[in-house]
Amino acid sequence: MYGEVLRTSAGAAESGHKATERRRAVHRSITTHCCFCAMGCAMTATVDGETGEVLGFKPHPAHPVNRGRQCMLGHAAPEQLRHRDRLLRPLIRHGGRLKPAAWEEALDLVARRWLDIRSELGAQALGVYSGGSLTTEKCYLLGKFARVAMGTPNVDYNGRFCMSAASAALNMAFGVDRGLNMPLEDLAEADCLVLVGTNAAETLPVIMSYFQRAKNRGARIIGVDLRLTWTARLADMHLPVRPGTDLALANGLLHVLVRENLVDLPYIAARTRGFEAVKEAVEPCTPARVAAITGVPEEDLVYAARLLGRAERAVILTGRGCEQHSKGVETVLAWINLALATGRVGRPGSGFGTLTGQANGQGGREHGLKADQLPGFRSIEDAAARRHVAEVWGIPEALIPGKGKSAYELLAACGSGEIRGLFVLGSNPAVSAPDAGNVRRWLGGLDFLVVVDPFLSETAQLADVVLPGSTWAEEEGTVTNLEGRVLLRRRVADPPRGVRTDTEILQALARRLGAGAHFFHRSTAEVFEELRAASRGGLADYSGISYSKILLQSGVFWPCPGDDHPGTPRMFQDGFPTADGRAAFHPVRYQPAAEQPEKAHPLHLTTGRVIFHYLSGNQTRRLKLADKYPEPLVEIHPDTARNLGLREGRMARLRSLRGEALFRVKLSPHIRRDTVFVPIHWGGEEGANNLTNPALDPVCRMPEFKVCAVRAEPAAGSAAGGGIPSTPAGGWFAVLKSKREMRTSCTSTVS
Ligand SMILES: Nc1nc2c(c(=O)[nH]1)N[C@H]1C(S)=C(S)[C@@H](COP(=O)(O)OP(=O)(O)OC[C@H]3O[C@@H](n4cnc5c(=O)[nH]c(N)nc54)[C@H](O)[C@@H]3O)O[C@H]1N2
Ligand SMILES: Nc1nc2c(c(=O)[nH]1)N[C@H]1C(S)=C(S)[C@@H](COP(=O)(O)OP(=O)(O)OC[C@H]3O[C@@H](n4cnc5c(=O)[nH]c(N)nc54)[C@H](O)[C@@H]3O)O[C@H]1N2
Ligand code: SF4
Ligand SMILES: [Mo]
Repeated sequence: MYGEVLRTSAGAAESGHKATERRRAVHRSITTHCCFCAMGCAMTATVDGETGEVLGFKPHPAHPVNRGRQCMLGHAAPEQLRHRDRLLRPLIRHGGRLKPAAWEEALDLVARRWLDIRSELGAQALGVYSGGSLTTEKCYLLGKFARVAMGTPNVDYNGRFCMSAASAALNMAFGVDRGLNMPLEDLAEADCLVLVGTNAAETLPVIMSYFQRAKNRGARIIGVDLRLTWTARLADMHLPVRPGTDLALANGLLHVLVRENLVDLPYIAARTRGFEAVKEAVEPCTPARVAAITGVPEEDLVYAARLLGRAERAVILTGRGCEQHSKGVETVLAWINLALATGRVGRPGSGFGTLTGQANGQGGREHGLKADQLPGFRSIEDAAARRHVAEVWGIPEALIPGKGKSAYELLAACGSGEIRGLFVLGSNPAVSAPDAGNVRRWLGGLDFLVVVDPFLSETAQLADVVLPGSTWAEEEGTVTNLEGRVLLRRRVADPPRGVRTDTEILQALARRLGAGAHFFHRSTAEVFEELRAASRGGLADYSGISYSKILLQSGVFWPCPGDDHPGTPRMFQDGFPTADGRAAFHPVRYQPAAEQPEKAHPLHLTTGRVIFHYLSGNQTRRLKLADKYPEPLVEIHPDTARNLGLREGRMARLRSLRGEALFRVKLSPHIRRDTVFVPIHWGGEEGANNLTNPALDPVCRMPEFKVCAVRAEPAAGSAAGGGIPSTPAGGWFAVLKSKREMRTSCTSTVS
C-alpha cells in the first residue's frame, strides 16, 4: 500500500521524438500523510525520479483511514513545499532587525547564549515550547534534547492547549489516554452518536463519512454545540448549550438515565468502580434545573437521554468545545460517566472518545514533549520509569530533570523573568496562547528567543534568532492519528536549498552543547528504534512497531508490545489498565465558567475554527485557499447585532477585560443570541486571543479558550475586504468525495 511504484511516463506527445525520449522520466509514487488534522489522511505524491521534483499529490484511493477522500486543507497542503514565503536562511537580530546570516554563525550564537544563560542562572532558566505537528521522532528527540542537551525540566507543547483536559480525564477514568480507544470503523457501527463540542465537519472533515455511514444504517445523532454547525446539521437533535455548561448537561442526562432505569447495572458491577457516588451527585440534576443552567429545553434533554440509553451501541465523542474550559477535566469526566453508566466502553461499535486535533497531537503527548512525562506515557516522577529511560539514553538517572512548567505557565515564567531563554519549534504562541497581548510582551522581553519554523510566524518576528525549518513532507517520520494508529509519513521532497531538517538542527545544536553523542542518529528510523525501546513496557508501548510493519498493515495501533503482536485497534475489551482492572467513575458537580457576562461585557465569547485555515494560520494564511476566507469574521445572531448597531459586512470591535480585537461582522441565525464566535487563525489586532481568559484548569492547566465575556461595538473601517464567503449548498461536506451522502435533518433550532 505504501510501496514505491516505479513507472515510466510516456505521454502521447512524447512518443516518436528522440529528444523527448531522453526526457522520459521514471516517476515514483510515494505515500505520505496530510500534515494538518488528526485524521492522518493518506496521500500519494508523484515524484519525478530524475529531478526529484514533486509533480502532484492525490488522496490515497485505498488507505483504510480515508479511502480516496481528503478535504480542502489536505488539497492545499503541498503548496507549502516551494512557497515563496519559505525561510531559506537563518536570521539574526541586529540593531532591532532580523537579518540573514550563515548557518554556522546562527547555530554558534544559539549555543553560546544558552550556555551563558545556563552558567549564569541555571538550566531551568531555559525553556522549550513545541507542538503536535511534529513527527513522533522529532517530539521524542526534542523532549530528550531539552532534558539531556539543555538540561532543563521546562519543556511543554501546544497539546496542553488542546488535548490536556481529555487526556487527564481519560487517564483518571480508564488508566490510559488514547483519544479514540476504538478504531474509526467502530463509529460507523454505532446506533447513536453524541457529538459534544466538536465541529468535525470543518475540523476533521473526512470523519464525517464515518458518521454518515452510521446515519445511513439508521443511527441517531445528537449534536451539542452553541451553534447549529455543519456537524450539528447532520444530527437528528441539536442541543444549543450555553457556553461552559456541558458538565451540567451530562449530569442531567445521567439523572434521566438513572431515573428511567436505562443504566447498565451488570456492566457497572463487573467493570467499574465508584458508581454510587456519581448516582448521588446527579440526583439533584433534574431536567428543570439543568435546563435553567444550559438553556437546553427539558423535553429535549429527556428525549436525548432516551436516544442514548435505548441505543444498542452508542459512542460519545468530545471536542475542544467542551474541553477548553477551566473545568475541562471534570466536564470530560461527566461525559465518561455517561458512557460507563450505559455500559459502552470496551464494546464494539460503542464507547467514549475525544477527537484529537493536530496531525500528531496523540504521538506528541505520548513520547516526552509534556513537562511531566517521559516516552511511552511514563511519569517523570516515577522512579522505575526514570531508570528505564535513563538506561535507554545512556545517562545516570539523576541527570533527568524533574517535572517542568506547563505551557501557559512556561510562557508566564518568560514574563516573570524565571525563564530567560526560550526555544520554540513547531508552535506560534504569539497567536495561539490565551491573553496573547501579554504573551507577546513576555516573549519580546526575553533575553534570547530562538524560533525554528518554515515560515516567519508572529512568534518568529519577536525572535533573536530564526532558523528555517522543514515541512512535513521533507522529513520522514511517524505520526499517530486520532484512533491511535501509528502511520509513516514518508519523505517526499528535499527541503529547499539552504534549509536544514529539524533533526539536523537539533543534532547540530546538541553537538555545540557538548551532548552530540546522545543525538548521533544516522536516520529517522534510528530515532524510531530508540523510541521503541524507550516506550517498551510503558502504557503507550511502541516496542513491537516498526516502519515495515506500519507499511504492511496500513498503520499499527498501539499498544503493540512485541514483534509478533498485531497492535490493539480496540482497547479495554478485557479490562482497563488500572490497579484493579476497572474503570473509575468520578462524581463531578457543575461550576460556572471563570468569567460571566456583566453589564460592561454582556456577551459570551467563544473561539474556534473554520475549514479554510489551520490553527495560528501561519501556514494557511499564505495559501491560495485563504482567498476563500481572507479575514476573520465574528459570527453574531441578527437580533443581537441589531441591538448593538452591528451590520453585516461592517467592522466590529470586541473588548474583554484583557484586550480588544477587530472582526468583520457575519450575521448568523445559527448561533445563540447571548454568544459570539470568532476564528482563531489570525494574530495582531485580529487576534481572538487578545480577548481570551487564561484561567487554567486546576488539574491539567488547560486555559479557558472557549468562554469569556466581551462587549461588541461598531468600529470604523472599510467595508471593503474579502467579503463574506458564501457556503456551498450542502455545506462544506461538499468538499468530500461523495456529495450524495450529505443530507440534513435537524429537528431543533437555536434558541
Ligand atoms: N480546518 C481546521 N481543522 C482543524 C484545525 C484547524 O485549525 N482548522 N485544528 C485542529 C485542531 S489542533 C483541533 S484541536 C481540532 C479542534 O476541533 P473542534 O473541537 O471541532 O474545533 P473548535 O472549532 O475549536 O470547536 C468546536 C465547536 O465547539 C463549539 N463550542 C464553543 N464553546 C462551546 C461550549 O461551551 N460547549 C459546546 N458544547 N460547544 C462549544 C464551537 O461553536 C465549535 O463549533 O481541529 C483540528 N482540525
Ligand atoms: N482562542 C483559542 N486559542 C486556541 C485554540 C482555541 O480553540 N481557541 N486552540 C488551541 C489548540 S487546540 C491548539 S492545538 C493550539 C495550536 O497553536 P499553535 O501551536 O500556535 O499552532 P500552529 O499554527 O500549528 O503552529 C505551528 C507552527 O509550527 C510551524 N510548523 C509546522 N510544521 C512544522 C515542522 O515540521 N517543523 C517546524 N520547525 N515547524 C513547523 C508552523 O509553520 C507554525 O508556525 O492553539 C490553541 N489556541
Ligand atoms: S481531513 Fe484532516 S488529514 Fe484529511 S485531508 Fe483534511 S486536514 Fe488533512
Ligand atoms: Mo488542537
